[in-house]
Amino acid sequence: MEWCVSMPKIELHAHLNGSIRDSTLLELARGLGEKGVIVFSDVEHVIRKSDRTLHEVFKLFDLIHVITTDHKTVTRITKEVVEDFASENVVYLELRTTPKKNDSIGMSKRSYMEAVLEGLRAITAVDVDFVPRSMDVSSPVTTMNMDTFSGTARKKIYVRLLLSIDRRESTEAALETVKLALEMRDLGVVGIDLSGNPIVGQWDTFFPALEFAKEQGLQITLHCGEVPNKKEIQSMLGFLPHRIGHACCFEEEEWTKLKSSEIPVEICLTSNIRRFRTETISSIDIHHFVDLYNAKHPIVLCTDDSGVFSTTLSQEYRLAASAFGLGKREMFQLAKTAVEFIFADGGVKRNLEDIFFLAEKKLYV
Ligand code: 6MZ
Repeated sequence: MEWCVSMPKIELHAHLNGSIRDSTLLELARGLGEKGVIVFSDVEHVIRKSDRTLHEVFKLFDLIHVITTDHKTVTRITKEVVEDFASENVVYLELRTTPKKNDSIGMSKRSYMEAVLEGLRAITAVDVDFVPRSMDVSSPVTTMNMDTFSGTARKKIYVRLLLSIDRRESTEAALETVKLALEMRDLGVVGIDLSGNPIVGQWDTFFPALEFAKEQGLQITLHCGEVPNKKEIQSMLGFLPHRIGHACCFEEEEWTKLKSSEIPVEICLTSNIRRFRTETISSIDIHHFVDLYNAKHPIVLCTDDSGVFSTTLSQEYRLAASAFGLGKREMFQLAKTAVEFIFADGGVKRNLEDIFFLAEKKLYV
């Protein structure tokens, strides 16, 4: 585990409100309980529970949103989530979140995202690079970058943002999110995610907004095949997103299509196993990681919701190592390959390649 922590890692599938520390969530819930907004004793066991069905996961998100959705709290959780990833040597984080509107507290999707940016600016424990430099100028690899993984110098983390469209949203609301992403490109927003309860909503509702986003040059990742839905999976693969998340419920035809299109897959082992225990993936031994890994299909290990599923990215690597017999070299290679699938520009890619190059020497020499 220590080795997995020390290795530099890339996180490409992390939902902000799913990655909150339990301690923070409990503290915030207790505060709201004292104010009479919620009954703390009714929610405490919901927060503390670790084994949840799909239905329970989305009920928990509704609760989390009640607890976290004000500007100050959004700023706080953003800061903490990034600090937590940096502390386990995640050197590049693509953090996704659903911009939320709440007229009663004067929150617009834009002001929600400004609160997220405020959280990034508030971080002092580590160096955070979240605003893209000019396309041509790549920042030089400094000692800080090089020593990030060794724990001997101040850590540095690159953070880029994805705006999520929730499957409960209308076409207009989805378009509003895409327009916001376009406005915020200079502030580190690199793409769009489609997520939310997979049994809610229709592909046709989101398609116009996603197509517009793609035309405008935003990068797209879709939650795809979280539940069996052949028609939707086929439409999503036909759309050719830049990455997909999960891919749990594919059939032969969809695997063939996925492999020929070489769309990278964000794999979230703990999330898939916990949630699907009673559903499609009954144990880790039959997880599609094995088939995709053996086929050399582009994959990246991710946490999904480190708070909700009580995991870390290092823990996901350790799990892959123990379940699938990966050695250190294979794990390092897996982490390093993820650089190819990031949505940030080439300058960031080159810096990350240098970080992995130097880490490789340190970890093996
Ligand atoms: C689908 C998920 C998800 O956006 O409020 N989300 N959507 N499948 C998953 N796998 C378990 N995990 C999280 O973060 C929480 C939101 O992310 C999506 C859901 O829409 C959830 O409400 P934000 O920061």
